[in-house]
Amino acid sequence: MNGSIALPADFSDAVKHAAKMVDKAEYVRVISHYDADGLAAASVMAGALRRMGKQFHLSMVKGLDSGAVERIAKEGNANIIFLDMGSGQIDGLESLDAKVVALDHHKPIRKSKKVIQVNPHFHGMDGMVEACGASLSLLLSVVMDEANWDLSPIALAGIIGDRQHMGGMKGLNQQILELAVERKHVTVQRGLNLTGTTVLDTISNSVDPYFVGLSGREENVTAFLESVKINPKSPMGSLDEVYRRKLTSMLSLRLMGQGCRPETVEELVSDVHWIPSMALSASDLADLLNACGRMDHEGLGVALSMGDKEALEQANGLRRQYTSKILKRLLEIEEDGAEQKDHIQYFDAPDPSLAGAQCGLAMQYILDQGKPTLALSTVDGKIKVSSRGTKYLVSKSLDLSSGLKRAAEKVGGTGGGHSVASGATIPEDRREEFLVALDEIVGKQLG
Ligand SMILES: [Mn+2]
Repeated sequence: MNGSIALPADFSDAVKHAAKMVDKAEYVRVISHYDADGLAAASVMAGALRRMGKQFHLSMVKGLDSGAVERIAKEGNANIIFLDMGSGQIDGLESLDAKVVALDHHKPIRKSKKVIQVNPHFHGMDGMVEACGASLSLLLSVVMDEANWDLSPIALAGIIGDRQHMGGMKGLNQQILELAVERKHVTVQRGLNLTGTTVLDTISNSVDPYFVGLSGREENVTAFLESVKINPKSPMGSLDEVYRRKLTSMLSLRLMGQGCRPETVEELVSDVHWIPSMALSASDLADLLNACGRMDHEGLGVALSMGDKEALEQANGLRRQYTSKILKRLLEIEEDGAEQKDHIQYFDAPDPSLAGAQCGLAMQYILDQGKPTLALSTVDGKIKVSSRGTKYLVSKSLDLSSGLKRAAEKVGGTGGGHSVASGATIPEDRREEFLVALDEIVGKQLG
């Protein structure tokens, strides 16, 4: 007899309530977020609804502003499920003339009598680390039908895509992992946290981690591998234990040499969640979903999660394109460095859809670990700012959320987010003023 998910009574009541709505519905409208977690949540729900023989229509959106809510309202659906979003737009959801379920892990505004909210924050769980959109989608699915445990690997990809696995799975996520392993849908091994075909391809296309001097430089990788007597063309999976260890320690040394934080170097060897039915790891699936979302091919992400082989091939192609776009700018930053103020560093990111990723990777692997990093993208007379710090800097009182908010408001913009990662939008002509203000704020925080 397999175990099942244990939840506080009021949490499990909310899930049962949602399950009842789906059970009675003939047709379900599903709206989810376009990031890796949202795509995983949508794929899990699609699998569960298909198994129940329900008709459904799935759409992925970038956000849920009033315009999006109005468009949904016009469709006249009787039953709507929001995934990975909704708790922040509770007024909008209540305005819909439909039975509405919102499975969300973002901080809710308030409880609702009309909308069924399944949100860990209402039940003493931290939605930023213990549960994500995909884990809530799986939770509802397995409450509807135990057979839906076969969708658990997709949920794990969502958890990893939302970076909730960092430092070990917790809360609902951990329960899902344990029960998925028990049911043999996933196996866990410690291993080198790199994916790719050949060793050469894996290292030269690696952006996370980004190896200074190797990533994006095939000739250097070939020379590096030959120096440690590894055939560049050997498949990643075929390396025996001795060479795998050798490669791991050489790569760890390189990361230390480029000034990475110890916790970043440790990530190189981590738990690999292998999905036997798909012959790839959950972190691989998370990367593929992320690339599909960022490259505007959300449907492909869902198709590949559902086991479509052709979709997997196409998604791999998209991931290569996405990675090479990210790599291109990182290589330039490696060569030219970033612009400096006393307490922050920054660079231009021409493509705003890549700015957040480039900013985070440049911070973690290339630039000064002592200063938070900003990526600036100019779009229609405005500058979109992405910023990233490190956990270490946050432990030293860095708070980019309040920093960006205050500096942006000073120049007539808006900003906010998390202490370690935050964003802002400011008028183009007040860039310098913003940077000076933020530099001063960050200096005070870290002082
Ligand atoms: Mn999410």
